[in-house]
Amino acid sequence: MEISALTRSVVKNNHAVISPDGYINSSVPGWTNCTVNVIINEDMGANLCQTFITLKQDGKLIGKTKASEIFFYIIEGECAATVDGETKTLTKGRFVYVPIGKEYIFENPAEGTQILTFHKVYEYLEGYNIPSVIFDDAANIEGPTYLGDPALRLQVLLPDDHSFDMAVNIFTYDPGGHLPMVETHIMEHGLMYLQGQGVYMLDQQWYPIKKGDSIWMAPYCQQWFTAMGKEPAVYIYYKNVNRFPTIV
Ligand code: UGY
Ligand code: MN
Repeated sequence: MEISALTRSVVKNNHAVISPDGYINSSVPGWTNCTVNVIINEDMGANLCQTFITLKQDGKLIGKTKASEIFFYIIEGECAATVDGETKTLTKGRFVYVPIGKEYIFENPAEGTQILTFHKVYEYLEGYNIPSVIFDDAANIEGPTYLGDPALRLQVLLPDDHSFDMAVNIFTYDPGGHLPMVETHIMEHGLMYLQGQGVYMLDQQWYPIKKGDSIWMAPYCQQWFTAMGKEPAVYIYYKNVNRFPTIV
């Protein structure tokens, strides 16, 4: 018997696991005829925002980035996206990086189109230009093995260039594949599972995780994952990168 008083979701000081069973919709100005779930934001103690949007047939996202850049990734479905005057059709696995100060419109979606967003306040770097708009498709991006382990593949979706202060990667683990060590690092993560299942260790606590779940990991939250089941486990994740580690 299912009981509504139970959930796999947890929210702690340095990490959170958010499963869809606890979603409550937000209303976001300019984003209409859609449901929006704000999964991670600064009220949690995070330095990023992660949202999950489900569009109705007449759904539209209209806005202009201000201090924050936004990465939009199509999890399911299809829509048209116009950013800084350029229009493309986005289907599952396609994405667009919207730098600061650019207008965007997402419209004409297939009913039920799902979009994941990562937002970060952009940090300028002297001597570097603000990045341009990027439209691309994860299917076009190679996934070399990670640290020499053929059970692990990493796709890096944004250019590896110091004008960017955020990375978005897709990590694929074959069943039984696992991170080669417990990671302990300054970078923060937000992520969502696109496929499969496994067990995540966060701050020495163990969580069963599956497709549709999201995780927030604060800087220095210790992390390790192993994939289970019959299909690869796949997650898309955010990471802050390429900036000086201290203001001192
Ligand atoms: O890029 C990373 O830090 C990545 N290996 N971390 C993670 O998947 N938890
Ligand atoms: Mn990590």
